[in-house]
Amino acid sequence: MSRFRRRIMGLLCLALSILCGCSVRQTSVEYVIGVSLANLQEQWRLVLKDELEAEAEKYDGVRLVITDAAGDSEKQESDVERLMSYGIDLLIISPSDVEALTPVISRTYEKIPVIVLDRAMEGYDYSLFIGPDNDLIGRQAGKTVLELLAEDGISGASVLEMKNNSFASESRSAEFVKTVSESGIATRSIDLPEATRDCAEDTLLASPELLEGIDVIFAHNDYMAYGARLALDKLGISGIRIVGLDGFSGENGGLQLVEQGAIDATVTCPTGGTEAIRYAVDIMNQVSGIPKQIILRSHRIRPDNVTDYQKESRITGKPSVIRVGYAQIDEESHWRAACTDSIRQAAKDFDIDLTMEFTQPLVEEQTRLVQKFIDQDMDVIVVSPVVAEGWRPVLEEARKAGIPVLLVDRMVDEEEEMYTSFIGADFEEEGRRCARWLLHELPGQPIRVLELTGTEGSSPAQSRKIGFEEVIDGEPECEIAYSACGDFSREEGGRVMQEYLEEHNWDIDAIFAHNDDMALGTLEIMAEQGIRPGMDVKIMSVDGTSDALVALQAGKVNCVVECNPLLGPQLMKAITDLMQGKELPLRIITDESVFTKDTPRSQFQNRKY
Ligand code: GYE
Repeated sequence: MSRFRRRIMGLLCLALSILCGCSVRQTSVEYVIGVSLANLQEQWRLVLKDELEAEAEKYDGVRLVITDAAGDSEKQESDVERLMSYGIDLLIISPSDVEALTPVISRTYEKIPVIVLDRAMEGYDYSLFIGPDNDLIGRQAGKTVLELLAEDGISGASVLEMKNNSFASESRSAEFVKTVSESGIATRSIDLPEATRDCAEDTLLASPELLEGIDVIFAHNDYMAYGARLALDKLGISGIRIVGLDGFSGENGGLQLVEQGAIDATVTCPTGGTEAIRYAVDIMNQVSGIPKQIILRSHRIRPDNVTDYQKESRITGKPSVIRVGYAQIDEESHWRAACTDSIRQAAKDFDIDLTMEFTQPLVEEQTRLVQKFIDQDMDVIVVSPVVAEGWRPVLEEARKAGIPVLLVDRMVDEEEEMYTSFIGADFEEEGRRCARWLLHELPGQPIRVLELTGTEGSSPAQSRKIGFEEVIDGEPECEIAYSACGDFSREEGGRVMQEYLEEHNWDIDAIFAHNDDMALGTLEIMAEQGIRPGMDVKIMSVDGTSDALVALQAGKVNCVVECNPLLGPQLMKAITDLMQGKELPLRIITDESVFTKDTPRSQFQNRKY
């Protein structure tokens, strides 16, 4: 249904209502959002539906059309097609079986924006993914069980894990078992046919032997955890700790169960419903800078923090002007210059008082600068960490001072509780994209790769290497024959190439450079030796800077994987949201493209860096 017809329909409804003397809110419908839910049996889904409807209510011109697939993938596929036939403007889908639903999601994404919730799909044929980090949730549950056992002074304990064989449950379980087994804890896992309170209670009452030798029950949602509590009470068994998942508010929600002592702990698993509507409206209003993935934060809830967790605003007393201290790395690349400019411009646009200072690429210097920002009592501190290690002490100081720390561009190797949010790229995927292109470009032949790595110990260098090797590991003919650090700089990239040529006869088929500048630094040096870059040797790099795209269009570079440096708007929006008391996602992952000789010329225009 076109927007014009919807408006007419809205006016007809309005006229009819006035004739009937009904009071009515102006019903001009701007956007119709189709919502395809996997089922409405699981409590988690009911909470998701409530969140979607409650947030949509805040936007006059937004209407939802919700379908329930009742756990049937074929029905969900036909639900999506039916929603499309209604002429919806955007689809929000929480897939029942993400593999089975991928084709219809991809087809729909060709026509309208699609937001995928809860279960990430292979590939990137969607506008935005919003969901929790299921591996992290498993680790958090495991850590909580270990804490409880330590409090009880129990070693060599056993855990009864009550799962429901769902997609999320499997990844959470794997990380849970890995976490507790490292401390010698044995886990007995059972899959319940239904992830409900009654099913959990009936299962334990029917088979009390499941509880023999058990010190902790870990249930994959709070309803099953509550059922376990009821069963233990009926069996007259005490002394067994219970940990759940989801952490919802309300009657018999995990938060209430922890408050009442019915269960000992839970881990929150946010549904993303509120965020989905907010981003859906931004997408339909064509707001720029929409990320590709929003990974929601999950919290470990115990009796000593359950009350604080439920307090609405995490930041009290929003300052009139937000003071931000930013510890940036000295400019080592064109990418860094574009990132810095983006941050500065966005601070002006958002009217944020930004103090950006630069340091040598040394973690000691950066942490000293962060400590200075703490001493200056900044409202928010932002860091582009030069390397991943060495951050815990100063992050502890910031936490003691009650100052949120946001990571932009690069990640630190610390637990997720040590920082407020990460805004940047999926570096492993960038490495995978380079390798996938190479294997597609040179299929079935021996490939010797020269790798130019970025700053040693930095998260982009570490993760791009991991992603690249993950893909080529399955290809015995493809190997990294030589790897050396070019420190993300053009000059150093050229030096590495110079040294290689001095020490070896040329025997390289492809160059994998962790950034454009290092790749560009090799071109002239190879050309001087009669090696034609882009022809005699395939060149892949990451960033998507203008110089690299010029070289690509000249055929001297073959594949440029984008790593978007224009992080300013997302950062300043996140800071604004944070200071208004909203909880930030754990990770905000940017949307990125891949450029090759086949990329339409239009995609090279109007680039901002
Ligand atoms: O790829 C490189 C810069 O941290 C993602 O650092 C950033 C990397 C980028 O020097 O050009």
